[in-house]
Amino acid sequence: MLNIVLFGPPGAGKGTQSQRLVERYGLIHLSTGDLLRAEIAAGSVLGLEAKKLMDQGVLVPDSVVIGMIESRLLTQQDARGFIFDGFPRTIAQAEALDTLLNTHGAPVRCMLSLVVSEPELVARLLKRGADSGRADDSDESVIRTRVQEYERKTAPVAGHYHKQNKLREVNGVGAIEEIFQALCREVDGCAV
Ligand code: B4P
Repeated sequence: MLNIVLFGPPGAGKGTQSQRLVERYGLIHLSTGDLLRAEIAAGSVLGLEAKKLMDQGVLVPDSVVIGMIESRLLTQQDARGFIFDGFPRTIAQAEALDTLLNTHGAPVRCMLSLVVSEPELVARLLKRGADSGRADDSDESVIRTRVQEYERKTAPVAGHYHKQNKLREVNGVGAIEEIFQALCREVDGCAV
């Protein structure tokens, strides 16, 4: 199994690049952001609670996202591998993912970290907000809260995988295709 974590701050290009990586390597895409937005669209209790937090730009509780990932892993045990997009976002989530994957004998192979400066992130998200109307992309103060949440709670997750010698940093600024090729080189390097 090829299990990859795609990592980076909000707007770094995780969703954009995940779609391409899924096609190239035949992996299943697990985006906690997408799963949460599906719960919101379905009007579930979980979705309503998550929406309040997401609209403020703060993370939803670990137990919620870990439970969502666990149930997806259980229902797709014959997968060739997974690309985890936007998960893990805290050390507790990373430890839970390691435990879940070790149970299946297929730990994370590598973490691909997209590196993008804050001004570029804010500009990208404001543009997406204007195009899509997504609530958490439309207000600059909410975007800055998301970046602060990332720096405080999520950035340390890179250290967790660095200690396991699995962290691979890739420049996330430039043409989408060039960034994709750089990511593929890293995947091919860690897949052998
Ligand atoms: P996500 O849906 O994961 O939101 P994101 O980080 O903004 O998405 P992403 O990074 O994939 O966007 P992309 O760069 O592709 O999470 C939303 C919220 O859900 C969080 O704030 C949190 O509240 C909650 N949540 C999710 N997972 C959680 C977890 N595990 N624990 C707790 N809470 C969780 O795209 C951004 C824009 O940049 C796009 O418009 C794209 O076109 C553009 N872009 C991409 N690459 C580009 C490039 N190279 N050049 C120019 N523009 C580019």
